Formats: sequence, C-alpha cells, structure tokens
Amino acid sequence: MKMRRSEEIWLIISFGMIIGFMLITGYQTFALEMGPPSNKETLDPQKVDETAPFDKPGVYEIGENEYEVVMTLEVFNFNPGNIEIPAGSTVHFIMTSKDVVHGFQIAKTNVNAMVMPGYIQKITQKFNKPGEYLILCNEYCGAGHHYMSTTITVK
Ligand SMILES: [Cu+2]
Repeated sequence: MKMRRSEEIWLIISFGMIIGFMLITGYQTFALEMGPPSNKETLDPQKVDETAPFDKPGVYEIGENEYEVVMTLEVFNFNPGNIEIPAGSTVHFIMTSKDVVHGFQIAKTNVNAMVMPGYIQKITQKFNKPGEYLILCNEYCGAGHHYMSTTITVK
C-alpha cells in the first residue's frame, strides 16, 4: 500500500498519542495509586446486626482528631444519624446496607459512595471547616427515598 508522507506522519502522531495516554493512565493508576477508591470486603447482608463492627454502629474516637463512624444504612435512615465531630477531624466511614442499594453523599465535600448490601464500604474524609454538612442518599431506594438524609456537624 502506498501512503503519502503526510499520512504516515499523522498515523505516527495518532498512535503515539494513544500509547502516550495509556502510559500516563497506567503510571497514575499503578505507580501513583490514583485509581478509584475501592474496597472489596463482603458480609452476609442477612446478618448485619450480628456482624462486627456493625453490631455496634456509632461514632468512635480512635486517635487524636481521628474518628471511626460505623454506620448501617436502611430504608430510610442512616444509623447513627446527626453525627457531631470537632473541626480538623479525620473521619473514617465504614458502612454497609441492611436492605437495598443506598447512596452516601456529603454535600460540600467530595464524599460520594454507593453502599450495597453484602459489601463493606469505606471512605475517609477530613473536616476542617466548622458547619453543618448534609448527608444524602443519592440512590433511589424506595418510596421514602427523598426523606433519607441526616447531618454531620463539625464544631
Ligand atoms: Cu436510601
């Protein structure tokens, strides 16, 4: 096949760009560990109440300005709700659902997770600014879905 010089140049540039982007993405994912957050731990969704740590949902202080929130989600509430923590705290959320797929989004932050029955979801957020943050379920989970919300108050 006969190609013009300009066609060859454009082919080399296009394939070079594709390979270049793939290398950048691969480097970010594997070397810089910038892949999407993922946590694959499972539990029996029928036995959430008997399975640690979900047998005792609540807010636990685990270090200086460091908290662990063990939370179960079910139609149509977050347990525990109305969380209070001091400003500057790092909070590790450990969550699972007791029934259907729920969402866990904290307004004014980047926290946005899907909480599925049978899976343990973990997400960490640092709260520097005092205020009241709205926590919303953003996965349609039934007739009362739009009532499913709570708050986290940073003092
Ligand atoms: Cu929900």
